[in-house]
Amino acid sequence: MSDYDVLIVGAGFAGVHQLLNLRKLGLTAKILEAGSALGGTWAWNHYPGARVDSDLPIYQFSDPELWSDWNFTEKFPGWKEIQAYFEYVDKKLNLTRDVLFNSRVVSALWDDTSDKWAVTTEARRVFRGKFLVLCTGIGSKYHIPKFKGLETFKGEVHHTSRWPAECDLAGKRVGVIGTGATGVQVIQEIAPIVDHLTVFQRTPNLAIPMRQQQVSVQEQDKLKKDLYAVLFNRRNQTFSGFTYDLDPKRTFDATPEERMLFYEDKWEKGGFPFWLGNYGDYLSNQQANDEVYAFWRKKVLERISDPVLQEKLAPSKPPHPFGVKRPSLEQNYFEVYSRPNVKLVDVSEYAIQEITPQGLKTNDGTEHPLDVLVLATGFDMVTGGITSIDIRGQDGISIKEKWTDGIQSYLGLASATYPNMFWIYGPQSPSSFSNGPSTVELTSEWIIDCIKYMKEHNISTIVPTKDAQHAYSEHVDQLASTGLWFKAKSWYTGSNIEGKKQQMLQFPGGVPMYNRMCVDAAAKGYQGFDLK
Ligand code: N01
Repeated sequence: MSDYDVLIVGAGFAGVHQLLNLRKLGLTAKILEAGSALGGTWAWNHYPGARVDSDLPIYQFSDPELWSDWNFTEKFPGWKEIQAYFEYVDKKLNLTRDVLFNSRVVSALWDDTSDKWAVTTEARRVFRGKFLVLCTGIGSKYHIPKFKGLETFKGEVHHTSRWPAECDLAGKRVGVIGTGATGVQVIQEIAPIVDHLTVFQRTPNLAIPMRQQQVSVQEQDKLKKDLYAVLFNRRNQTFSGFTYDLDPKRTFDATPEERMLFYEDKWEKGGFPFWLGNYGDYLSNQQANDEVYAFWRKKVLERISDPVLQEKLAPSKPPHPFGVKRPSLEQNYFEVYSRPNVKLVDVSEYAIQEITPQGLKTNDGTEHPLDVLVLATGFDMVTGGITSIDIRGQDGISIKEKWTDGIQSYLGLASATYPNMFWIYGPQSPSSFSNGPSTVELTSEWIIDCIKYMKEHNISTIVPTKDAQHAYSEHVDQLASTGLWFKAKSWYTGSNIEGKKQQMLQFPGGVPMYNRMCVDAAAKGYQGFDLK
């Protein structure tokens, strides 16, 4: 069969959540997945050190059926364990019978005569669906900057998200370009293994301690009994979908002593409380932000003895406000640079000139000899998964073309002229401003309810009005303009990709505000949408 009620693109958290809940409605659904396993980002990203930065237990499905007999071993699980979790979910609910793997979707065309989508895979297989749900995630399109001479390199080159199954780095001279979340994880993990590691850093990562912990089955069992349901509900009540929230107090309403104790407390907790549980004004008030940076810097300097390294890794002048570019969670990142086999090269001082057959040359003329080059250079984040599919709606114009001058959406889940099409955890939703599964489940449930409503009311199509889309997108931009986001170059605003329109790519008003807007629109008969 190739005709379905719902076609889903991508088999990560979002795609799986859709499938499970569409089945409950008695609808037919198929997931088309480019990769060969469930797990989305966790199926692709298995570079050394890859692990999640949301703490237990909230980075999993909230359905008790899927947590009552599953346990992780670490507070911040690694990729292997998350892959095993998806295998467990599959075994329990037999997901894969409705998934077509190794099937990259290349196009989706809306047909006004049948009110259906025709979705084509790379292998030219065509599927039809009444609804199309894009669960392509925020980081499915990897990015390799145009490095002169890259193709001439005689050693191995690996982008982190395409890490080979076998890759022995022992005894090798390895170079890593990029010190984002991925770079930090790889660098920490491989430094003790390789013969020599050269890190090419353009912007220091204002990383914060993870404080990883082993978590026993007994501890999890107790939490399951007492608190899991509360914690999963609490996710939807906080700005970032975690179980803690930004503090309602403003930075300078606290005394310096109170502030210091507050920062210490967040810092010692480890994880994101220092970022997402800090004073509520520091992401919009530069002076407040300077206080956070000063605290961060003091803590980091204590861990680095070399004054040159100190200035490179934790500069006296902040590279950008703290937290407006995603900070990584690190374990021993700052100590790594004191190892005799690790060298930091500051490519903001001397840029990468070219890749040579033997290594990498910076524009001070230095050649850095390498056997392996690791590209931790990120992704065409948030939009890339959607715009790499040729999606054409009522007017025949592709979404990629429509978004050339900036994305526009309604409620961060649908776009005018693309009927019966939704996305989850994508542009103008809270996406990575939130714990992943929190936003995924809220949006996915909203879509399920919408499809149910349409069936019950005999409605064939739903599409946002241009006016509603315009107003929503303006609202996102307006919320973003009150923050310090544009003082950093980062993927949050699209500035990591040359030529990409710079705008806030995510909903910056927090999960509760976002949820309220979605729920309100639905309660008002899907206000802002045309229903036919
Ligand atoms: O990508 P990034 P990432 N010359 O874009 C550098 C999620 N994630 O893969 O900062 C030299 O953050 C670039 O330098 P600069 C998470 O949401 C989660 O690390 O632009 N350098 C930067 O250092 C994360 O935020 C986890 O100056 C160049 C790096 O490459 C998102 O994925 C783990 C360059 C790219 O960093 C993306 O993270 C991993 C050039 N020409 C990822 N071009 C978890 O823990 C780029 N760079 C869950």
